[in-house]
Amino acid sequence: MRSKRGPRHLAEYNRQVPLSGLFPENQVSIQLYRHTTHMGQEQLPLFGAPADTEPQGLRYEREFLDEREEGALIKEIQCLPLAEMRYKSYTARRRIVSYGGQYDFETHSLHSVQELPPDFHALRQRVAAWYGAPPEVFTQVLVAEYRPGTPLGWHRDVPDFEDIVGVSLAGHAIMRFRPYPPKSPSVRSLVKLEMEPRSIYLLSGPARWEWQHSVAPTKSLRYSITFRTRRQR
Ligand SMILES: O=C(O)CCC(=O)C(=O)O
Repeated sequence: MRSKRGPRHLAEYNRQVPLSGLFPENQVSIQLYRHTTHMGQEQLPLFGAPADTEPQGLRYEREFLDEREEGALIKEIQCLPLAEMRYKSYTARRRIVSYGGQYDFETHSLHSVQELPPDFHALRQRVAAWYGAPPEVFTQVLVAEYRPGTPLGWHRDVPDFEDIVGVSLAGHAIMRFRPYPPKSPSVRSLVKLEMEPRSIYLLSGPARWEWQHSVAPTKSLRYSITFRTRRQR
């Protein structure tokens, strides 16, 4: 049962000083992260956070890529046929290209599409090692471009997929989380994650299924590459 102030550990976050004024008062922010190096090392998901920090199943790591790797990926992305994403009658500002599978929001079905270009195979391999599974588990890869001011609305990813791993490039962005379904209209449980360029995150378990997420309008150009595993039914 949540108190009016929200769960204990969220209240603890409220006492932290927001980074650069990005987080309005009364909202909950996760701003500091354990700085770990690449795969194979033990990681705690969030710096200084209690083990029961919500959303559980969220893992985040800074500096997953170095600047040279980031620059090379951005050059590759800029050659891709990015196009505005379509959701039924709505066309989003985000421009994307899908590999392996593309979800059709008209027919509510997942279609096979072109395979991931070889230039991204090394990244998929690295992401898979970080995630702890072979690269083939990522049956879908989505490359997305957020021009300045581009938001991504509240959602949970379609149920055809299970886990989501995202790599951020170029600009910073804020990912917001809120419980789904909402616990109560009077409780503002909003968690914010600042996604730095070159960082990586994982949404699994409760973070994937019991929370919705969204991306606040980006202040500068940002790219993300998200890798999805197929849901086993
Ligand atoms: O850009 C991101 O990192 C978030 C991507 C996302 O939530 C999605 O594609 O559903």
